[in-house]
Amino acid sequence: MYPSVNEGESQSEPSRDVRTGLDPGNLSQAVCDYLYYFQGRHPATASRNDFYLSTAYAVRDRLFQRGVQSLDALLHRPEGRTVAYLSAEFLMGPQLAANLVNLGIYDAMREALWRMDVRLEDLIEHEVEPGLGNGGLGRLAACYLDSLATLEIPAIGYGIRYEFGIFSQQIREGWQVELTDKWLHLGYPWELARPERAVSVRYGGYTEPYTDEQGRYRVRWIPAEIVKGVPHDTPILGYRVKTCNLLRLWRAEAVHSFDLAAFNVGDYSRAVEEQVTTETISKVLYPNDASPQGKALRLKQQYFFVACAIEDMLRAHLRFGGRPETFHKRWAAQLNDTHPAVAVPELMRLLLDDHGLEWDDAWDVTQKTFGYTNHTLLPEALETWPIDLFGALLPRHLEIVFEINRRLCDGIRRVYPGDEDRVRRMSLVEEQGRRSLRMANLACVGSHAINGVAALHTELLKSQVLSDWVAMSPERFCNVTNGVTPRRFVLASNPALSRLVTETIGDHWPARLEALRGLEPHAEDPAFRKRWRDVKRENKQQLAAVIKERTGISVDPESLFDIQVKRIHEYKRQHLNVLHILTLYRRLKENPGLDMVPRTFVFGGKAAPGYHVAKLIIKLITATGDLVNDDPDVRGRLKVVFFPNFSVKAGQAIYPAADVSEQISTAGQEASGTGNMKFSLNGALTIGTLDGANIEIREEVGPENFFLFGLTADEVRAAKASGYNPRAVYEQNQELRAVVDLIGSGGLGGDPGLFRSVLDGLLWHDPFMVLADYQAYVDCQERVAALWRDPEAWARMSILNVARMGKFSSDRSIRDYCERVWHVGPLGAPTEGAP
Ligand code: BZD
Repeated sequence: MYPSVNEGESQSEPSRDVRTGLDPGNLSQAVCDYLYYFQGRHPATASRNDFYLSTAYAVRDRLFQRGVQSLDALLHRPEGRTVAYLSAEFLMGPQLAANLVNLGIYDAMREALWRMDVRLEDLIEHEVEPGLGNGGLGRLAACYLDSLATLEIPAIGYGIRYEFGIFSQQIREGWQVELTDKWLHLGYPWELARPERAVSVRYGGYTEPYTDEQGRYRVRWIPAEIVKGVPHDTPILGYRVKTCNLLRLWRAEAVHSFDLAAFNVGDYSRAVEEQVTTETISKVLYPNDASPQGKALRLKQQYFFVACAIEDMLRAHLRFGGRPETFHKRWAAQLNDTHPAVAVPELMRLLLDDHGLEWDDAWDVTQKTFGYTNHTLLPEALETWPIDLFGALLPRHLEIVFEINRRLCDGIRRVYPGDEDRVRRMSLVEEQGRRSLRMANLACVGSHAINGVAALHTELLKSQVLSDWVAMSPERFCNVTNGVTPRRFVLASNPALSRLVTETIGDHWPARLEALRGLEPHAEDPAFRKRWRDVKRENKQQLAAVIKERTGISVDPESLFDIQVKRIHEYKRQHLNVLHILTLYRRLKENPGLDMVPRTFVFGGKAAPGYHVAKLIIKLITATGDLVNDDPDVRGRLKVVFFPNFSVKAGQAIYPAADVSEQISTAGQEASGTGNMKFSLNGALTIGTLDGANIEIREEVGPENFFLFGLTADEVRAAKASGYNPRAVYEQNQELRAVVDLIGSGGLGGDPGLFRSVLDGLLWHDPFMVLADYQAYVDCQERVAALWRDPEAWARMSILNVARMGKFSSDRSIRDYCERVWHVGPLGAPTEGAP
């Protein structure tokens, strides 16, 4: 049985009608109708995919029914803002279970399908997720959509409907191989295309001045290329509420799909040329999560969805009687990193050129409209666009950016006369090397609010990367610590834990996560601890079965599951984890009788295809598995698994089964992390550095319930400033030396040169302080092992972790955004500070 917490609406409200009712009878009728009349199938011959699609359509009907009502309420309200979340990525994850949970009909649908001899779990397993994001940033956008709807805040997510999302990862002979992600190939039932709402997007060409009827100087843009943006809408229902918002993703289409003249003269390829080149814009997601690709197509993508979104927002505003001058009173637009920062000159362009506003008025509207969220401190990740490239694609925007910059620089000179160095640093234009636009500076100047994603990250932003901006306008900065949706990451993915929690503290916690505090006293109850451990064991057994199926590796559910899943990156230090595993391995080799806690190490995550060291780290992990897994001296005490193709769906199976969560980035590097929250919410104990949101997690759960190790961000800086020498650390640490030498001597896979670039990086540069933190990490892992030997103490800590994680619901994050950035309340009502 699924927790009764999901049964809200179906129990409290009688079924309305056959078409959209929520009881099992209505639902099985609806699924059957879709099978017959939409799929053209008889239930007896229908495939699993047929059933999946029909079930999804039946659910979608019920979502859009609520969506229509939400929109209607919006159109009739006299005032208030709608939030537009502008993001190049939305990593939505599978939709079926999450929608059933939010609708409150999980059990009803299960029963409905059971009557047709179909298992709901099989359909959920069958579902393919849209991987329209790289990692944390895209998944955060998806969690925020869930919370916005749950808090009944009118919102639209605007982004790109990539035909191919993040590549699908296979592991062949231990190496990552990338395959195209064909998420649409069996049909995507959750969206509705709206071709009638298409908008035009322009590129290239030139601008020319003219004088309007009032004798005013104006500029017009004569583009060289026009592309159509077609919106595809996915309904986003809140948890146990009627509010249903939208995710509106844009697909690029040719204005003329076919050149008949070319076709008629026999030039078939030219006849479809325009279509092919245009559709390239929304073809594929760029798979880099850190270093931006300065490719023209990427800029085309960014402008494409931003232009579509702003046009859509402005059109709605004007249609319902708004004036261009009051745009910001109806819309609060959030820039999810700098990827949509071109929205700033785009809104200016529309207000100036199309609606005839004066500069100061247009600028006031623009600044009041936008907020900017920064997600990274890595200098190489800050986006810039070469001026020549930007100007060729967006000539009018470049003029506007130059004018913004002229006024910005004048302003700086007024406040800091003679400080040309400051002007150079804050300028929107980087003059060194190939002249380029600094998108973070553009996002800052165009926004009334700027935030980081965890307390430390915001502090470092303020004191380092954006310190000049803080000096100019400190009131614009705030922190909003990230959060995750407990509906997906606990209720839908960990039913066993959800049932136990609901039985213990009632069913309010998914919408009011602070209520988890009610679990605290139960940490002292041995009977409760036993049930807690039973839940974890059940989840570990399930994961063990999945691991066996995906990798062929047998793992023992009784062993400690020590898990690191996230993008592969040197700053996240998967290789530090490997050094620890090899340390344990060597100890066992030297002393096969050693009394060691049996551990299963699970890794998962994708490496950017062009990031060679990250791909080599994957090989390092799999080679470690090959060495360790079948060694008779190890006798099953160490297992190393690389879980291929980590995704939202995979995460939902993995987080509930973890005992230890690895959050071991170099302090000062991980902006926040959100996997750290998902693990801890599912009862894993964290081993982590003082980085990103780890700091706040530790504060909440209590330092005694968190395994802390490693240098602090300040210590990292100080060590680097005083000439950190990783080679000396290596020379002085015997165990470390032995492990590094094992890798370097071909002990993993036989080829001594294979991992040369990883090892040379560590020994000669080690920018991420892997060797500096090695001993502290190994020591901390000893403390983990010691605690594992006391299952009662472990369970107590695990319970306290969950009980104290309430802060990390994305509902809290969204409330913070509402209060600190958007100034909106439920139904978009203005709150204090609203413009
Ligand atoms: O954003 C991540 C950070 O690294 C995490 O610390 C943080 O928790 C999350 C959410 O705030 N950043 C990304 O995921 N970034 C990207 O995926 C990305 C994608 C394209 C281009 C640049 C970065």
